[in-house]
This record gives sequence, C-alpha cells and structure tokens, in this order.
Amino acid sequence: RMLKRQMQCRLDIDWLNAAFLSIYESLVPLEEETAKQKQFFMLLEKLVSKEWPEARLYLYGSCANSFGVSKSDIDVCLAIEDAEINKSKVLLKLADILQSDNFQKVQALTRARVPIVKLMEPVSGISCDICLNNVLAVVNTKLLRDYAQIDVRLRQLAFIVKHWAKSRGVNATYQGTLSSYAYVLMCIHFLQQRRPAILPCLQEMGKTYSIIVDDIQCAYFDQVEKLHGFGSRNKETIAQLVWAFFNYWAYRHDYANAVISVRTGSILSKREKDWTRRIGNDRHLICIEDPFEISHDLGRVVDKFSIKVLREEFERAADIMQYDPNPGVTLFEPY
Ligand code: 3AT
Ligand code: MG
Repeated sequence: RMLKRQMQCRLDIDWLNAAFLSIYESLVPLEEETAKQKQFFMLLEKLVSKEWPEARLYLYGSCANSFGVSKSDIDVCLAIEDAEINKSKVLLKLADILQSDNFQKVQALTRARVPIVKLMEPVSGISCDICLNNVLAVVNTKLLRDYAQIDVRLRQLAFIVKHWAKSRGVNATYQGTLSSYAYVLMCIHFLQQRRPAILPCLQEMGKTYSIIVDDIQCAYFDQVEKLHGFGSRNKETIAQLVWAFFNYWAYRHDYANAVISVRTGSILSKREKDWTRRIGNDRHLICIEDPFEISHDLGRVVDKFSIKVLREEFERAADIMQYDPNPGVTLFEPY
C-alpha cells in the first residue's frame, strides 16, 4: 500500500506528465512535412496511372495511420485488380518508370517476403516503399487511424512507446523484436482494458464499414466521430498510462498462456488459438493477434533470444517509471 501511495505521488507530479507531452509534441510531424508527402504521393499517382490506368494507389502504414513520427518513410500500395498479373514483372516495370523519372536509389526487391520497390525522392529526401496488392495493410491502416481519433491518449502513448522502442533497439522484426504495427496494437489493447475503458472495441460494435479482402471479412464500427469523449470518465494522464503500460508488459502479462486481441477487446488463451506449439518458425512467445488476419500472431518473429531482450527492456522501462528521478530522459537513452 505504501509503495502504491508513493507511486501515486510521483505520478501526480505534473512535470512528469508535461515532460511526456513535450516529447510527444516534438515527435509530431510538421504540417509542412505532411504536405510534402502528399505532393510526392500525387506525383506517384500520375506516373502510375499513365502505365496502369485501372490501378489505384494507397498510402498505408505510419504516414496514413496517424502514428507516424516526423521523418518517417512512407509506405505506398499499388492495387491492380487483374488476377493474372505477374507481380515481379509489374514491380520491375514500376522500378523502370521511376528510374527514368529521376527518382534515386530505385530498387526492386522482388524476392522479399513482401516484394517491394524502394526509392528516394531527391529534393525532400523522402524514402518510400511501394508494395503490390497488399490491401489488408491499407484496411488495417484505416482501423488504426479510426482508433486514434477516439482519444488523443492513444496517439500520445503510441508515440512514446514507438520512440522508446526505436531508442532501445527493440523495433526490428528482422532481429526478432516487434514491428511498429505490433506496438500500436499493444497500445490499443491496453487502452481497451483500462477501467473505465479509454477505447471501445470497434469490431464488436454495429458494423458501419465492411469489405472483403483476400477472402477475409473486415468489418467494424467506423463512425468514430460519434465516439468523441468515450474515454472521458477515465482521467488517467499520459505519465500514468506509460507507467501502467510498461508495468503490464514487465510484470503482469501472462506470457505462457495469454494472447492479446484488439478484435475482441479482451485476452484470449493460446490454447483456444492453438498457439501452444512451435510450428515451423512460429514460436508464439509473445502473442498479439492481428485484428483481421486472425491466424496471424504478430509476435511470431520473436525467438527465444529476443524474448529475453524484450522482457528485460519492458522491466527496465517499468523500473525507470517507478524509481528514476528523470524518466523522460532515462527511458529513451540509446542502448
Ligand atoms: P514506422 O513509423 O514505419 O516504424 P509503420 O506504422 O509504418 O511504422 P511498419 O513500417 O512496421 O509500421 O509497417 C507498415 C504498415 O504495414 C503498418 C501496417 O499497416 C502494415 N503491417 C506491418 N506489419 C504487418 C503485419 N505483420 N501484418 C499485417 N500488416 C502489417
Ligand atoms: Mg513505415
């Protein structure tokens, strides 16, 4: 009880909250930057429509889901409906077109798990990845953006968590740690679980948006302007939420049995998902269900070494939030 009171004291201190808010503000991209991205995107649209008049271009990922910090790369999806297309051929053709339009560092990575064309815009220095027909990513981008509009604390928490993850080197799926997308889902789930809840579960509400993509039905309540003030009965500040988030992942999450699920707004069991055994490279050491591709565990990239790294980082962060005199600095110290 003593400890709890101590903590309450610490977290009531306005300066800590102010420190986190100012970190958040410093990460939000300037309007100028967003405008440049738009311009760049429109230029791409023009080039693409010359070659493929039927195709559509979408922004997805952090430049469109409202969880993009300043100077992020931009993710673009080229959608071509023709079922007959040869993906590699299209990407090579696209790379050709971009190259002759003076984009720099154009590369077609046709053998990657998600094949893409990479490029850089020489004036602004914006880097961009273009993938083909990854429409599910466009739809999950919309879901994240819709959640972000309900309560500003989601965007604040996710910016702090992403910034922490990048500073501490635990935001790289190729190294067995988690993607930005996974961290944002962890934040949404966490805010759904607060009491009173700060976020609702949009997929459990009356569906106002529905689309079938790759045989998966994606449906949820998307009239989020009607949900303004949803979380206002909960008065927790961003400092309290950052503390509780890391505390949850350090000391409370049941790594052996639990699956976090934004889709249901609850915790599921590994047993009911049949995620109890290692199959191929999927180990399920930390389980985060994708909201639409529900057989996908976003934690599947985590291996027996990187789970240790991750959990130690969660513990470090939780301890800093509890005891460090200046968490706004120490939390983000480079590893
Ligand atoms: P950064 O700011 O670039 O770190 P981001 O939101 O752009 O964050 P990623 O670059 O990790 O995130 O991924 C780009 C988008 O691709 C985000 C999400 O819409 C989609 N995505 C990423 N990983 C997965 C996945 N495993 N399953 C489904 N969609 C994914
Ligand atoms: Mg990205």
